[in-house]
Amino acid sequence: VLIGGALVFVLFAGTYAQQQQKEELPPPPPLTKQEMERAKEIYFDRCAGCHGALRKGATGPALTPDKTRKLGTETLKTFITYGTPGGMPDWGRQGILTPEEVDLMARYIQHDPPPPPELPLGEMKKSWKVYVPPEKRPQKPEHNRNWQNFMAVILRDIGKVAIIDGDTKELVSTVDTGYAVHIARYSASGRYLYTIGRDGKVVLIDLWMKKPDKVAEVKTCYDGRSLDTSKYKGPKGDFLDKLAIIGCYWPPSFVIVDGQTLEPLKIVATSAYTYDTNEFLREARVASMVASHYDPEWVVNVKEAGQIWLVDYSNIHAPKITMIDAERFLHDGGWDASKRYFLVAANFRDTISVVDTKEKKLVKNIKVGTRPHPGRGANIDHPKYGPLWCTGHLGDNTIRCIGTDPVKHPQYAWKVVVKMEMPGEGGGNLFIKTHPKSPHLWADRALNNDPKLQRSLFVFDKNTFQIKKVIEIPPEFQGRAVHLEYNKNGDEVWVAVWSKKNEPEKQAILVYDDKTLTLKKAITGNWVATPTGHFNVYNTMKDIY
Ligand code: DHE
Repeated sequence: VLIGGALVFVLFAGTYAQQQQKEELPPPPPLTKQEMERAKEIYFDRCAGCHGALRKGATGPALTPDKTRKLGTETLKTFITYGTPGGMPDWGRQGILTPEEVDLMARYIQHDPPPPPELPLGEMKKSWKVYVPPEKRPQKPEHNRNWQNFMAVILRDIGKVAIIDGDTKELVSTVDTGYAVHIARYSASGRYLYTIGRDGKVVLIDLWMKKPDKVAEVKTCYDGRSLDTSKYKGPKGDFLDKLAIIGCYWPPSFVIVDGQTLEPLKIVATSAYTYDTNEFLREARVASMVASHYDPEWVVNVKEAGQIWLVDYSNIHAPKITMIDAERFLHDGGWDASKRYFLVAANFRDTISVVDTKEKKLVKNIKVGTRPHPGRGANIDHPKYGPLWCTGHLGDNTIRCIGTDPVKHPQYAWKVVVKMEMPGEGGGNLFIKTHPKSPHLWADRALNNDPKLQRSLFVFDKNTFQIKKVIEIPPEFQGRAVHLEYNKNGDEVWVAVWSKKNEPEKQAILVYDDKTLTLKKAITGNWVATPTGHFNVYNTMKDIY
């Protein structure tokens, strides 16, 4: 979750050079050994994602002692309690941190960050478990369900993923995936579901089993957010379902694993020099990653360095990596409709960087609105502009679309040609989604400060770019509307009602009819707890968004 506004201004204004200056600062407030351990855990859970394990800042500002000690305990407590308009959560006000924990964290971040541990391949292997070896797995699906329309729903705070039959809306299985799964992806065939937890644990689930369950697991990082699989067919289908790549925040690296067993095969550190100031960053973390459909290649975004790495996996023990300078603080992104161009948000620079994976070069850094957050973006084929790729923003209420066809529509290519506006003050959009068969584009507003907007969905007409309907989620469900995903046919949109509290009777996954824009089904049950991202097998394996 992002941080901004006043705190960004106060903390981030200094350059890295200034950070090095030795200044007379007050000593850090005392902490007992026990408090230090507790604070380390809370920092990892709630803060490291945005501010970094070494606290040098990324999506959120730097929290190094030279800055935090100047602010002092009381000011820091105010930020932690009330958050900021730019996206820093109000941890205290929401009741996620108690007043004692707020005070503890305000004191903790005035101390030097303790060095986080390393995780060499040998250590990784100790966590590697194969529950069902490939030769004992089904040769064909053991059920008659339309498994390509399954939806994997993350039940974040209870450490599970639910697999729901998209046709019947029945719960097929819930699988223990461990702590706070962040995203799910599928193998090229769609048969295998992979999940990555915030603690770097990866779980492999076989959807062909009578009751889909985990067949392997491994922990490749202490802190991770992204993964993808090998989607290049090759002359003999050589790479299909063969490999997976895990992106780590800490240790800053990516790890290549066997796609069928998760055996860790190769680690590549991503510590790097920033593309612009040539400053060495130990903590240059891996943000989003995608797999090419046309080459044995992954696109790996090295966040703080501002580089997009194209990793050729045809020989993983001699990987060829093309390092493309782009823009700093790379975060999330996705393919254009042709799957030749990859577009990624450099969110703290209000920029979308575009790479051409065929020519292996940067196409352009394009200025968009305030703090773009596309998820994987949304692709529209428009009668006038041709193919467009769109992003929403955390820091404003716009959705902007960029032309992506330099051949038939050169006058619109690599420019923002469409700006849609969501009614209501402020940004807070996390995800947008469309489908080639749908006339609509949907957007959430999960991080807006206004509780009404947090619970609203904004539906746009893809041709006119006008808002068609604002839908408020039913009052009986508590929480924010977050993340959107179409079913395989592209005629339903699924939304999670995301509450950080585990109150199953008040939580649901809502299924909207994309034609009538009305609620078709609320999926509820005592297993529906803290749902976040949800991923349709067919759309995710084919990168349809
Ligand atoms: Fe995410 C995608 C990182 C907070 C839900 N999130 C991603 C990706 C990254 C990322 C790098 C892209 C993965 C890819 O495509 O390979 N997310 C981070 C953070 O660093 C951040 C800002 C803070 C943190 O500490 O994690 C963060 N994310 C959140 C949330 O608070 C969300 C709403 C709930 C949660 O799980 O914590 C959340 N992030 C998601 C989801 C996706 C995602 C659902 C996948 C979107 C998709 O459609 O692909």
